[in-house]
Amino acid sequence: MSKTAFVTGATAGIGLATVRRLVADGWRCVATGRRQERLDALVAELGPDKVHTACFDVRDTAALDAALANLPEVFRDLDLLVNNAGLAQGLSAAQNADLANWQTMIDTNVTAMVTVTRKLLPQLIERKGAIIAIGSVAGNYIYPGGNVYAGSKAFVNHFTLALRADLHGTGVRVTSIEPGMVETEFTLVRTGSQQASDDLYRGMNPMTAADIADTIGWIAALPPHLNINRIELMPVNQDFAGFRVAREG
Ligand code: NDP
Ligand code: 8X3
Repeated sequence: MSKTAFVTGATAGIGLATVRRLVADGWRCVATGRRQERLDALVAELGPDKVHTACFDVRDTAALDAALANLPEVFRDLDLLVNNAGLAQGLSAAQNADLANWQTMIDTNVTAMVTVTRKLLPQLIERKGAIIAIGSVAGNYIYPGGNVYAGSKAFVNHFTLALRADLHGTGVRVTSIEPGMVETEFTLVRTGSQQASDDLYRGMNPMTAADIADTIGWIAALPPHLNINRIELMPVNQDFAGFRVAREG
């Protein structure tokens, strides 16, 4: 009997690749996101018996509730939550940043993520399921312009580890995946510029969405006694050396 995963942000990038990987591994998936046509394409690609879609803004709690209430019988018993939906907006220094961008990142990466988690926890506990969250190296290392995105991802990394403590003894497995640069629509969304995205990833062999999805698929398939607490991945050509010195004259 195949299991069912709930994947947020499955219209692009890591979430889309994750649905493809999990379905290839025999899972059913509930795929969510705001772009209906992309969700429709996923169903057309993988089949309605394998993928159920729910088109909503993850910040809209009423829409989330409706999506959960309307899950078809066969997709109702959730064994895995993949907390993936998220974004960065802007790379300005904090003193120049747009407050609306900050609010959007906090609402999406933090508030919506904990809301989805809280709502699915009773069922995941009942089914001894698993939670895999996509945090980021941006939550572990500092870079200029990271500010609220970095803070929101530090929250994801840390909240996910904190869940491990609260879920002690329940059999629920929890993993924080913390990737570096993955070429997806992430930088296009962050900057609004395809050129900026192409420039960032040019000549450095970034990770692919499939690299992260393969990691998720591997973790999801591990035996029930084994928990990967956290895993940090980077392309070989990215590293975390970042100290700078400002000289006064
Ligand atoms: P993409 O932009 O390719 O995909 C982001 C996904 O999140 C889309 O499916 C998008 O769906 C969804 N999403 C964003 N905002 C909302 C919202 N308000 N409501 C519903 N869905 C939303 O980026 P990635 O695949 O790269 O990003 C996925 C996750 O990985 C993010 O949490 C990101 O922070 C994290 N990450 C990415 C890295 C990278 O280098 N790319 C590295 C480390 C972490 P839609 O727009 O249709 O709503
Ligand atoms: C995004 C990873 O390295 O582009 O979360 O900031 S990085």
